[in-house]
Amino acid sequence: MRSNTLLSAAALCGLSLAHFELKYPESIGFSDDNEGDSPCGGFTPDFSDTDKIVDFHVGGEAIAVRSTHQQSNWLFRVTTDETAKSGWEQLFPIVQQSGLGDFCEPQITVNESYIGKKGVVSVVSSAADGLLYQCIVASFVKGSADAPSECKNASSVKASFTDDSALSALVDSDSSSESSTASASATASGTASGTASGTGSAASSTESTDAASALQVWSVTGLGSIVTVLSMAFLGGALMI
Ligand SMILES: *[C@@H]1O[C@H](CO)[C@@H](O)[C@H](O)[C@H]1NC(C)=O
Ligand SMILES: *[C@@H]1O[C@H](CO)[C@@H](O)[C@H](O)[C@H]1NC(C)=O
Ligand SMILES: [Cu+2]
Repeated sequence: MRSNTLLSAAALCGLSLAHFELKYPESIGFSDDNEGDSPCGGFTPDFSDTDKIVDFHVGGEAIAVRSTHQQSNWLFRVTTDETAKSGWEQLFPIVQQSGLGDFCEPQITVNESYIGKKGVVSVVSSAADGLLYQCIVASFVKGSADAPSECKNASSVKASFTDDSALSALVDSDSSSESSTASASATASGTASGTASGTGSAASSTESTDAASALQVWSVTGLGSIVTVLSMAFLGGALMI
């Protein structure tokens, strides 16, 4: 199984391209080779390096990524554990990106109880070659921030909420109320053109049920690359080379 995983990783990762890059906020470090290392892709959060600490607005901050996988499920999570080893809370429903390239959620919110604290915001990708990690060292501040120019969606990218047991296992189970609140308050749609200004409580959830049921293949199996590759081939169709 291991060698199969590596093979399909090589096949799907576009060779010299990164698995995924965190474009915004600034990551504490990126190493293509070590991106699979939990919890921060081979880097250690360093709160003594104040230049690396990012102000993260709890009322809404953009998280922008660039994926080189045909499909990736994204988990955004937070902890005040400065070692990034425990206490993870989910920040947003698990969202699935289909299509290569830029993807950005412009208004990720954090519980106001974090204001004045420091912690780690983490982005985890679940894709054909397993879980990949990037971390942000954050100082949580009041208010919301306008999304920067790095916050954009590639035109071919589609997104919808999904389930991913490998990602759900990376947050504390007692944060389920938090994540269901997030599901109810976030707006997603089956397409990248969907509205999602992250307006907290008022928005309605418009998950694409078609996408969701098609993706049962992915989420229920959770097995490994072979099944994943098959379901990707099925879903990606002509997009696959
Ligand atoms: C925010 O955090 C407080 C304190 O931990 C908790 O009581 C509250 O339920 C949280 N709010 C949400 C929306 O999760
Ligand atoms: C990108 O697509 C997602 C999912 O449809 C959406 O929530 C988000 O607002 C989009 N980002 C931008 C910058 O338009
Ligand atoms: Cu990869």
